[in-house]
Amino acid sequence: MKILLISTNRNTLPMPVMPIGACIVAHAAERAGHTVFLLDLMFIKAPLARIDAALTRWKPDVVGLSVRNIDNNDMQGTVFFLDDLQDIVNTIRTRTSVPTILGGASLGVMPEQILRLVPTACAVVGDGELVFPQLLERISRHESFRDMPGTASIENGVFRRNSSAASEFSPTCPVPDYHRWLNIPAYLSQMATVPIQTKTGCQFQCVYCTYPKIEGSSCRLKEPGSIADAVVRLAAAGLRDIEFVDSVFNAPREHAMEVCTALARVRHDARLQCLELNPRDFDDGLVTAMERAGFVGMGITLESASDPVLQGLRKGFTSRDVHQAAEVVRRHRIPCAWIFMLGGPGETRETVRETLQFAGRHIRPRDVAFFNTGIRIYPGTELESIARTQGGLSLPPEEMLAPVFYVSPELDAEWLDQELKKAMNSRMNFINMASMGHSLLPTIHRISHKLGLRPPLWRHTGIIRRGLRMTGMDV
Ligand code: B12
Repeated sequence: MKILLISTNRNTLPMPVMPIGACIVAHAAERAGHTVFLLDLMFIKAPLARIDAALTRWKPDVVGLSVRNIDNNDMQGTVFFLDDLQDIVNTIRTRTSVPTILGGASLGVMPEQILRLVPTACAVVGDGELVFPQLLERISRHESFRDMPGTASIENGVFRRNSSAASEFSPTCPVPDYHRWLNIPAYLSQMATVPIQTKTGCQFQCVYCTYPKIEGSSCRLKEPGSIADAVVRLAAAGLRDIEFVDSVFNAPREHAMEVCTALARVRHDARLQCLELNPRDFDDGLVTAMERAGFVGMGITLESASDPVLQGLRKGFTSRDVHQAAEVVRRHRIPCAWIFMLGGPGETRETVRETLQFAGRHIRPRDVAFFNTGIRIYPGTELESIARTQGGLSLPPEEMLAPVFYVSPELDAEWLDQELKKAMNSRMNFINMASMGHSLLPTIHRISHKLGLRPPLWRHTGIIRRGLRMTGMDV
């Protein structure tokens, strides 16, 4: 069959991200014998016209839509992305009535709500590389596919979700042929990193998080040797700035160590990074292994440095782990981004001050501290129940597609914002969501790339903020 696969993400902030999932699924469909055309909308000026043209010229038997983002998770400057999805599906429907299959991280988060927005489509919930070819097989045989494991759909107004098949899992790390599917120069010119996964799944139980819903709550590990091979191949193809997009890179720690050891054994000129490290299984041995493996940047996701909040978020680590992680970082050279989320359950003025104080005292000035304020509430998470119990949420789950946010009732959002701004005014290495969503960021990325800088750009946060402030900007 002829498959038109559309990657719908057009969000270039904080930088464009290469649609790894769409590429993996495209490759899987092709291996199953289909002819695949991947249309990546990221840099396309008139996406609907382009889709229309592709449908006319290509006449696909099936259209697949990869849908990554629902919104930008930003309480102050909220952007909702799914209006575009409705326009895309309407455009497809005016041209063709072939099956339209949705997939991507957003479907793991809120399958029912998204399908109600575009009820003529069917969805694959979770990994697509096995289910999508099976679905195509059924479609090619004109068999019904509404009962297929791993899919969901709306029938006569009723949402139906078929639990996932005990999916076979390939331990080999996939290496999408990015050059073939994507406009790589456009991505690289905006400081995009090349995504790769060492595992899927997340065993943590953070109250707000959707990762277990998207990837499952047990870790399925890729074989370290195959990860090293993937890095070698990507780097040889000129894709040197590689980012591990695991839910948490160092969980389980032994696997992260094995991956680093395998990477240190092979010759590669890749520059590796990962933004999601847990401070609990973080020690000198791990960082040394990461340095030897070729890491040039890492991020530690703390959310808070205060125990009542860490407990409220069920992070599974304590402020002691947080302080120890800071000591470890100080003994090494890899640039580090520290990621915080203020306003969670248990947050008070005092706990906010404790976290800001930690960041001010223990984060090296050349590293960066990123602060998000307010937490996106997703249906089905423990945070949803907490918000309802505390009286801060009355919307039914079906109305939570447009984002709703949690802020601890013991705190007012305005005070939080002001406190953070004060801290940012005295520390040039502190940034917030507004910095990540700044409209100048794509231009800054392009200029930085032309100047020969390489990701991660956050290493230069202090210089960039100072420069912009000298021109009178309040950043
Ligand atoms: C790593 C990551 C990042 C990195 C990306 C680095 C990089 N170089 O790629 C960074 C930090 C930059 C980032 C940024 C953002 N992210 Co992010 N990110 C992730 C994370 C942890 C992993 C994504 C990933 O690559 N997975 C691996 C690939 C292989 O999986 P996949 O794409 O889902 O594809 C599989 C399936 O979905 C399916 N599939 C995919 N497409 C299709 C298509 C069809 C037809 C089918 C059948 C199946 C299918 O099959 C694929 C293979 O199994 C997810 C959470 C998660 N665990 O998924 C959040 C996540 C995707 N991010 C999210 C968000 C919100 C953002 C930001 C908007 C945050 C912000 N304000 O800055 C930005 C947006 C960036 C952009 N330009 O779009 C949300 C999106 C949902 C939502 N709430 O809107 C997620 C789900 C986290 C969350 N909050 O729940 N992110």
